[in-house]
Amino acid sequence: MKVVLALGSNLGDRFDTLQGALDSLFDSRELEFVAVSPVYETDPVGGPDQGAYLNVVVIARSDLEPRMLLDRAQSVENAFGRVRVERWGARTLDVDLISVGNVVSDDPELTLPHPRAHERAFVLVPWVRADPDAVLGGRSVADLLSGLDQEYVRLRPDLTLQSPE
Ligand code: A4P
Ligand code: MG
Repeated sequence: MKVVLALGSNLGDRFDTLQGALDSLFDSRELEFVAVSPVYETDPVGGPDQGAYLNVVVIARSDLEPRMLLDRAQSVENAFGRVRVERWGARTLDVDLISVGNVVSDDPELTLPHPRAHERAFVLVPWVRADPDAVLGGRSVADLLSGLDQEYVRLRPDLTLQSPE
């Protein structure tokens, strides 16, 4: 099945975190790397006052059950996702499962496709760069994007992730 993951970081060395997360996502044979998008710098959407994110989308192939994919995503988050900043352990890495084949699930523990992806240019802009034919919920991602503000999603041509080995 085709698996789409969205990675975001807004704390610490954001680029290093994304590269480390990408490498460790593919350090077993259970996920096969297909593509990674360019890196985008994006203003934060929602939540408290916080710094800008770097966001990328990763395309993979896997036969793992969706729950196992979420486990992998969360273990990568845990490995890279927290640094101690003042009193709070702030999140440096967020790994979301955007879609897994055609699986549809409204389980709050794992909702597929991701319930907010369709309205998030910080997901859809990189996704369509990684996969120009991407489809979400029966609509092309390019089409979904045409109705969204994309100005806050800025390409960082100076930052390019290495494909995992
Ligand atoms: N969960 C359910 N479905 C999924 C899914 N498809 N993928 C559950 C991943 N997780 C899923 O997630 C909370 C719970 O969601 C998990 O336990 C899982 O079982 P979390 O990652 O622990 O919490 P969170 O990410 O802080 O909360 P939330 O509401 O998921 O936030 P989002 O939606 O991930 O948004 N702005 C910019 N520019 N760029 C960003 O990357 N990211 C966020 C986080 C907000 N604003 C942003 C960005
Ligand atoms: Mg999340």
